[in-house]
Amino acid sequence: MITRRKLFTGAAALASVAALERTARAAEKAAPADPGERFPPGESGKDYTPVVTPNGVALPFKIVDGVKVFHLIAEEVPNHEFAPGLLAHCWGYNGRVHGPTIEAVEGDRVRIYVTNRLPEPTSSHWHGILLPSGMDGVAGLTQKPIEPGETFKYEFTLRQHGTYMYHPHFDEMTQMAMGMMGMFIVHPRNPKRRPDRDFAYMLSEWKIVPGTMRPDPMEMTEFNTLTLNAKCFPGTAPMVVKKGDLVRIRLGNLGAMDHHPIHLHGYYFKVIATDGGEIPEAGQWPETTVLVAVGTTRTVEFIADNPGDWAIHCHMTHHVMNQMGHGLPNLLGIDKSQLDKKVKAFLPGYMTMGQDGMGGMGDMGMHVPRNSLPMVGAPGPHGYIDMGGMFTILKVRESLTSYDDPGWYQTPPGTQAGLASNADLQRDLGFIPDAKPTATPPRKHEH
Ligand SMILES: [Cu+2]
Repeated sequence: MITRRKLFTGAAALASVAALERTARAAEKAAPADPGERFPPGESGKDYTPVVTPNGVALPFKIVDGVKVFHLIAEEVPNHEFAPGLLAHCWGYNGRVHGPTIEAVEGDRVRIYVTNRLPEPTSSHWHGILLPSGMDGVAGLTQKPIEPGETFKYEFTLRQHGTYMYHPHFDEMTQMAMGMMGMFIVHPRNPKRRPDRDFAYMLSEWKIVPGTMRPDPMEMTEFNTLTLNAKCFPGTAPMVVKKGDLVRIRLGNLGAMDHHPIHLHGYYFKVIATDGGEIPEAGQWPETTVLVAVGTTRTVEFIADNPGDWAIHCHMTHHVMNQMGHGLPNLLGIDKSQLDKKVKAFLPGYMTMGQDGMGGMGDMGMHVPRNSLPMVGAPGPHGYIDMGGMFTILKVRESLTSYDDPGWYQTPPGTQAGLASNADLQRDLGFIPDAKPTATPPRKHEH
């Protein structure tokens, strides 16, 4: 924080760091709510490496008398595409779901206009940002709601840096279930280090009943569309990085009910910050999965020293499925051949599913209801990628001429899992295993 750093340099003669900390904290408490220590507007490229919002954009701004001026327009966004085959009429900002990423620099004075084109009032809350109470955006508590057709003005000086978010604080249940949210990134004024690649993701969840075109805001448990930046795999763009890049990934969660353990393959990372600020180095333990609870952000960093195509996804297995129904009977291990024969007599093409597991179901080209993608994944370099929802790919390459999608990774010789040869099996196991599928005998009716 700028105020604290200034105090540090000013009071360097003081004996202990602890005393300094105490002084700084006391001074911060006594300081006015908005100390307004303004700096000239931070410049992209010079003061910071711009954040990449995969499948998203940054919110443009202009500078008026040294103030960064942004404009958000809350409105319906028709036909938002979650992945090819799944569209919905959502609510968002500036024609996008979710809203564009707001990006600024510590010490910037920002003025944010919010125009309401929704059929009901709204407001804008700046999650995690330290600001005067009247700018906090809680309808009824700190401001009047923004009525349809009105434009409100928010203005404050950013006196911290980190990963924050914005969302309405009026009828949140509906407005956030419809997609109204975005990331708010504040870069440090004097960074200790700068990432080569800096990505931002908003995690959220939706209930879109197959065949319908509007998310259902009443849903509390059965979310069926789990998204990264409002896209589900295969609609999610990959993250492309060069070998050796310092990679930062910012994750925010404004879903309704679910926490998401986001897991990265091929690497470990360190959690360097939350929406409360930076974590001191001594507290940054290594992880491969970071739990991003509802209403929090987590920022992780690692050096991309391991080339390849690496999955990054929520580790909740039902969060990497698209529109999976959850009220189905468990058919694993059931012999359904007699049933299929009977049903096929009056429903040609009928097939009971799930008795041998559900892998590959998305690849069967089944007839599905209009506007739905149950179980759909995508073709990969080695077959079908049986994933959906909160899943994307980190693509790390030895050399790149641009950060456009470089295609699939070519595995170097000797580094590819594949079918074992009989010679290998004989040499190492001493025999060739019987690989016939084992099946438990069909269950008998118990009553
Ligand atoms: Cu999840």
